[in-house]
Amino acid sequence: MAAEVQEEYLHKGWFSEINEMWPGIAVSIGVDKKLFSAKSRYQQIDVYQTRSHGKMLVLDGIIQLTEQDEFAYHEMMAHLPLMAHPNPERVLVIGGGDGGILREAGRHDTVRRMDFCEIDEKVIEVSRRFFPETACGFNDERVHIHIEDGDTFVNRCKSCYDVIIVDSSDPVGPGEALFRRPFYNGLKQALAPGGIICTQGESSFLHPEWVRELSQITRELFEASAYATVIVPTYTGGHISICTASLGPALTVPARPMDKDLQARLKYYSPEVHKAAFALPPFARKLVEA
Ligand code: SPM
Repeated sequence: MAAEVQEEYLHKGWFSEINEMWPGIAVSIGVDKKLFSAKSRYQQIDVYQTRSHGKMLVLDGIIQLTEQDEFAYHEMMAHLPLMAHPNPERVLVIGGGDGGILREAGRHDTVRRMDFCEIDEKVIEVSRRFFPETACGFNDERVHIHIEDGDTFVNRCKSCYDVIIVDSSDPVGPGEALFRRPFYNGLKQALAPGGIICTQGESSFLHPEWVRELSQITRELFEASAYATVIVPTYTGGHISICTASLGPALTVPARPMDKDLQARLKYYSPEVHKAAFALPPFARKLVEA
């Protein structure tokens, strides 16, 4: 049903993200044309030329990024954990075949190696072709690509990484295992002492059950955990949460000063925004403390 409605809107020049995960609410974006459409082994991959937001990547009918606002999500997912760590050298990125997290993580001079694990090679190929300004993250010589399921990859690593970032899609389809306790156990054992994880944490408005679940898991497994929020106008609800946890000190403030040249290149993250992002309204605070 949702797919049919999506097609109907598309014919009228609108893409609508209609999905049973958020019943009764949908983001609609005016589109000029579909630039690419194919089914990979794992999911449906579509690229649209929008009227107002540049090109847009959609997986299984769900918006992953638009050229106009991807910076907000990628900057916060990368710089929150990297700035909360005093000296991040070894980074693992799981998911996010568009390369946006790698682009941002690579801006840190402390980083010596970035392992990148993505299950769907086709997403990388499509992103390199249609989103070169995001996929430029793959051109960094510190990046080592592993085409593999993140859950399996992480279980082979013991005390390897200072920072692990999980840029998953929503918890349906190939991304679902990345929202489960066994995966978080794997993340914990893959961290070096003092290490930090940062995962796509869904929305307190749309998915209170997932926010509660991830908060409970991270609170039980890690020394410190905290939930942040980032504004992303083209995600349903206009925002998404970021779940962070650490084997070391609190994550809610930067652990080191921001390099001036790096700050000058960023459009969303700053040390002030870092602190503010962890301030939650009471209803969301209740969820993460439940
Ligand atoms: N590198 C960008 C990949 C984006 N990963 C997160 C996508 C989440 C999209 N759905 C958000 C809807 C709000 N629940």
